[in-house]
Amino acid sequence: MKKIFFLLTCFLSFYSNSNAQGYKNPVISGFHPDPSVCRVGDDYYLVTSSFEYFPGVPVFHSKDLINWTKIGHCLTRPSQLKLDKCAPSAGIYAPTIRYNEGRFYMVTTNVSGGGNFYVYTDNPAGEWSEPVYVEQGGIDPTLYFEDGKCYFVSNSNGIMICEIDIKTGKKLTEGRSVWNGTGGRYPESPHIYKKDGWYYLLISEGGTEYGHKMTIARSKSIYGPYESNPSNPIFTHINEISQYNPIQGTGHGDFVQAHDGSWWIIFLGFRPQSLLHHVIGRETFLAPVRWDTNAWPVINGNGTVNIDMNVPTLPLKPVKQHDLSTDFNEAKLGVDWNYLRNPFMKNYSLTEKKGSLRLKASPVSLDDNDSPTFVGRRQEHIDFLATTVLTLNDAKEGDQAGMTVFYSSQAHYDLFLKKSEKGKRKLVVRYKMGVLNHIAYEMEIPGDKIYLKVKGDKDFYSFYYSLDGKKFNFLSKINVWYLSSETNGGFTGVYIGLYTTSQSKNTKTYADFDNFIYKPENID
Ligand code: 6LW
Repeated sequence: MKKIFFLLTCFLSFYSNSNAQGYKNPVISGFHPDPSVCRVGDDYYLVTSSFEYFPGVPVFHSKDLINWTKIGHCLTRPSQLKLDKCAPSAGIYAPTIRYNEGRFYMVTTNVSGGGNFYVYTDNPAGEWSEPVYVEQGGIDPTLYFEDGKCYFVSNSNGIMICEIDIKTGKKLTEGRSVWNGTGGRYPESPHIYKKDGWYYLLISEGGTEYGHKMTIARSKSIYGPYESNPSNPIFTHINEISQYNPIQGTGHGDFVQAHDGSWWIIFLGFRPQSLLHHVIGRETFLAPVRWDTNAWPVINGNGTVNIDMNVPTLPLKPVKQHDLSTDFNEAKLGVDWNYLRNPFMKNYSLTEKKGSLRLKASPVSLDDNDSPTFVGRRQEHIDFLATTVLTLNDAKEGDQAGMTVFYSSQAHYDLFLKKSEKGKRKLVVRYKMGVLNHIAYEMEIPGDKIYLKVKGDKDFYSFYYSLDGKKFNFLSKINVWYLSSETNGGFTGVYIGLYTTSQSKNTKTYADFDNFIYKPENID
């Protein structure tokens, strides 16, 4: 028996330590843009941008670059993240994560105030430091450490490099503009790597839409002169070979050398869903890189990438995914949940009614660039079902609570229960699309408790309700594309949110949500 156990253990450890073949892109689905990655031993850490959502800058961990777990956020306190009344898609832009001498650094920009700053920690799953501000403008900052020095790079007036004191953030040298790319619009997202005595400067050009591409230059000195790779762009889906590729807008990448010596790149892209619109945001993808001695890096052979990647990978270390659903019996909301801007925490409770999320109304509505009582999670799958059950309490005329499919304060579809005239309760479906405000459905219902359901697919969101949680009735459906980045501009993706709002200032209205069930319908 002992022998069998031993052989089994040997087999399992051989199996889990041998390289594997193939994976699926994206490696992190839904609104997770501007990824940056670093390695410590055989642990990989990744961060993405978060704009007007709180907490900010999610942190992921992986052992194989393919299976990622969200382990926390870098910006968890208002002192690190001021988002007061910021516009949609403002707030936190692209972050970079780096590790140096036992410490993790995350550098980013708050475009709504403060500019460029970094935070640091010894434990990326825990709390990060207060912000250290750097007085060099531009966005997409990155750090490069070498021989006790730290260089700060951002794209203001071309790609600018200066040296900073990493303890204080103070500039030690004037910023020098070192490269402006190959002439594409928006040269941005710089990262510096040193290999074989060369400094490589990777950037993106073309903007984060369909014309996105990555270009690279190198120099023997960090301050240049940088020579552009004659084969630029090294990665893009702008050309005819990628015309029908389900992944578009690829760019904004970060190289990482794996613990087995292989090179990889993590980058963003999006999956057009309906009439070339994408709704669930820019996602995080992975591609293998061939980087021979003294040679330029070559990404996945021809500078394009696919959903199904038939390439050798690191040994796979699958992870247990977070529960996508909750009965709100936990002590605090899990890492998948976010608030809008800086939340008024007194309006949220998991303890006042056991097994319920209590949301207390305020006069701030979902249409305001402010902090409504809202909590949501990303739509991470093109096909999904989300349901909840809520009770609306102490409501006055006009007060409401429900579920929202939310792209921004300007673009969201709401399914909600509203207190109406003479104490009536109404179930409403409302579509907010810029200045258009369309009530698609309104009907009287008998009580204060209602089950709500949203179904999403490639082309439509459909809305349903139930009075008993068993039989759901269809109410209305609408095209997804009014919630896309192509329609609305901006850089985020759709959230499925729970919310409440009131007409009056001194409202006592609150809603108890007893569960939230989110189910991917097809694996996409
Ligand atoms: C980001 C820029 C970009 O700062 O989009 O795709 C901007 N790249 O680099 C916002 O995410």
